[in-house]
Amino acid sequence: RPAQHWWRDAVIYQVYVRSFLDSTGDGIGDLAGVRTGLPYLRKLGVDGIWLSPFYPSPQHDHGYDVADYRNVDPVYGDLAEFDLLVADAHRLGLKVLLDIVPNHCSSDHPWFRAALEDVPGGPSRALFHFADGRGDNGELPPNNWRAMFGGPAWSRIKEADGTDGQWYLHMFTPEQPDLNWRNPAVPADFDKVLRFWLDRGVDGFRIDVAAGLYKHPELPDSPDPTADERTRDSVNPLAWNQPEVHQVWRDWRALCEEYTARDGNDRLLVGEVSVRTPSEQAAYVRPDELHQAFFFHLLTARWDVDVFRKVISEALTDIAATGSTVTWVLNNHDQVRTVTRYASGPHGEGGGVGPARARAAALLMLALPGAAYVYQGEELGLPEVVDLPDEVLTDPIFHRTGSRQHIRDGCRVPLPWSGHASPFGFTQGTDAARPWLPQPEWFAEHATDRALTDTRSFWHLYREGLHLRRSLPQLGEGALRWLDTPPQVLAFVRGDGLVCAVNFGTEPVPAPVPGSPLLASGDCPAGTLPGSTAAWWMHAADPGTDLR
Ligand code: ISL
Repeated sequence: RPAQHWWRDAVIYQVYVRSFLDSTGDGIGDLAGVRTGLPYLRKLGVDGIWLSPFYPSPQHDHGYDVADYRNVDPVYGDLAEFDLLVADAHRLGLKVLLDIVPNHCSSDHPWFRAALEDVPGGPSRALFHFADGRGDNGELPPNNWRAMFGGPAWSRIKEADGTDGQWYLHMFTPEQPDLNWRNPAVPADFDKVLRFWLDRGVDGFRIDVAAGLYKHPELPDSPDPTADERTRDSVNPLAWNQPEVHQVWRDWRALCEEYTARDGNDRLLVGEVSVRTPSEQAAYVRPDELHQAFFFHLLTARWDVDVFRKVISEALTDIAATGSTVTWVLNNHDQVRTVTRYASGPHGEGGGVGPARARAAALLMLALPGAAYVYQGEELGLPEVVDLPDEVLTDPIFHRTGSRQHIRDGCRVPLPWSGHASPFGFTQGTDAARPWLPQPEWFAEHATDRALTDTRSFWHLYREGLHLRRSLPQLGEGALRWLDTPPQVLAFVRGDGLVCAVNFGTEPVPAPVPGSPLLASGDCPAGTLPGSTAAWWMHAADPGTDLR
C-alpha cells in the first residue's frame, strides 16, 4: 500500500544495539550483530530500524553520553561496519534511523574537556551552561533545579588553579553536561553531524530529549523543584518546552528536505517530546518541524478501557489535527515491558493476564491510524527481568538514587535467540564472555528460534498484524470511528467496515460481529471475544454494526 510518505504509517523496530546480538564474543551486542539479524527483522515485516546510540562514549548512560557524534564506539564496531549495515538494510528494504542526542554531550567530549580548562566566561564555557554559585563563597548551586536521574542538576568544578569554581548544568547525570543551544556554535556543529550521517545514507533520526534543548534564559529557581525528579509525567517547565526550540526543528526539517530534493527519498525526524499533553506535543509535529513524535500516553496508560479510549481520542484529535499522524509506542528502552506492566492491573489482577493483555495491546496499536514503534523483545513477549541483583545494575538512576524504582536494566537484558541456557545464542563461541547483563533461565521459552516455529507466539501475532497492515487498505493511515460497545470492550471501525475490537474485561463477551472472519487474534476461539486475552480484527458485514 503506497503511503503518501513512507514514514506516515511505518512500523519501526527499535534496536538496542548493546543487547541485540554480539558478533565478537565480548558479551556486548554490536553493529555486525545487528547486520546478522536484519533478515529476522525483514521476516517480521517491519519497515525500518532505529539504532540506539553506538557512538564513542564512556557509557555512563549507555551511549546517551556522546563523546564523538561522528564515529562508532570500538565496542560496537567502526564506520566501515556501519556502512555495511546501512547497505544491507537498504538491500532488504529497511530504513535506518539513528538516535541523536543534542541536549547534552559526554563530559569526555572534547568541548567539555576544553571548557574545564577554560576561564569563567570563556568561549568553551559558553558552549554549556556554566554559572557562579550562590552563597558567600559560591558554595550553593545557581538554582534549585533537580536532575532527571536524581540529585541537583548542577555540579561544581575546580578551576585551573585548584580553587572551587563555577557550576555547570546537567539535567541528567553529571557526566552529561547540557549544551547551550543559544550559542550559535552548537546548532552549527549539529548541522555538520546530521550531514555526516545523511551522507552515509541514513533515513532519519530519533531525537533524544527533543523538548529540552533550550532552558529559561535566566535559569530561575523552579517553583516546584521536586517535580524535576524523574516522575515520568512531570517535566520542569523552565528547562523544557521553551519556544526557541521550534526553530531548531524547522532548521533540521529544512535540512532533511534538502536531501529529499536531491534523490526524492523522504528523511524522517521522530522526536522524544516529553511534554505534558497531546496538544503541547502537537506543537512539534508540523509540516515544517518534526515528522513524528512518540505518543507516550498510551505507553504510560494503565490497562483500562476508558483510559485507553481517552488517550487514543486525545491523540487523534490533537495531533492528527496538525495534518500529521500519531506515532504510537507501547515499549522502549526506558520503560517496564508491557507483559509485566499489564500483569498488575488497576484492580490488582496479577499473573497470567500480562501476556494476553500485551498481545491485545499490540494488535490494538497496529490497528490504530498512524505509525508505530516496536521495541526489541516486544515481538517475543519478553517480560521485564525484575530480579537483577543490585551488583549487576548499570542504570545511573540506581547509582545516583540507590532506588530500584524506575530503573531500566530490566528491559535491556540481551535478547534470547536459541538454546536452553544463557547466553541463548546472544553471543557465540565457547570462550565468549558472559552477556553484559545476566539472562534468566526462563528466557529460553522466549527465544526467537522457538517463537518462529510456534504459530501461537507473540512473534507470529506481530508478523500477522504487520502483514495485515500492509495488505488491508483500511489499516495504516486513515479514519477511525468508535463503536458503541458493551462495557470493557473497545472497538472501532477502520475505513469501510474493518472492525477492530479489544475486550479489556476478564469475562468473554459475544463476538462483536458474529460469523465474521477473524483476521488476526491474540487468542480468540471463534464466536466470542474472550476476556483480557486479545484483540481481534474482523471484516464486518455491516460497518454500521452496533456492538451492544
Ligand atoms: O518523560 C520524561 C520527562 O519526565 C523522561 O522520560 C525523559 O524524557 C527521558 O528520561 C529522556 O530519556 C532519554 O534521554 C535520557 C536517556 O537516559 C534515555 O535513555 C533516553 O530515552 C538522557 O539522554
